[in-house]
Amino acid sequence: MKLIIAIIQDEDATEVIAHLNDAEIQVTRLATKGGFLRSGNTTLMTGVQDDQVDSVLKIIEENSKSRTQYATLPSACGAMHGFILAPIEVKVGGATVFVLDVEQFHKF
Ligand code: 2BA
Repeated sequence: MKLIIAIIQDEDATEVIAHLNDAEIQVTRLATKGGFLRSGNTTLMTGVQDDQVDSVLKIIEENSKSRTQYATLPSACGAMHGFILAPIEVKVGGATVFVLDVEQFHKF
């Protein structure tokens, strides 16, 4: 069994989850925040059998878009008193995905 953790953009979450549900794959949605942009994103957790991993990855890949966002650097990195910081362009996504081995799985 594997645990798939996927960080996607909020805008894609509804579509990704709908497709996972259509494929009868259970998923937990967490409201998360990226450490760099400090804006909201969505983390999905899904526990699946080994032979389901490829189809889950395909659903995530097909429904997660890459987008350009603009951000000013966080103050700890770039604030210089008296200077106006220009927004930087950052390409975000589609999805950042981790696939982990599951040692045990219980439902009580
Ligand atoms: P954030 O940390 O808010 O990062 C948003 C985007 O900013 C990243 O997009 C990347 O293009 C850029 N970025 C991140 N850190 C950077 C840095 N130190 N210098 C320059 N640019 C940087 P993605 O790579 O698509 O990542 C989207 C979100 O996925 C991230 O949001 C974070 O929440 C998560 N993520 C990405 N890689 C991760 C990893 N190795 N471990 C844990 N979470 C990760």
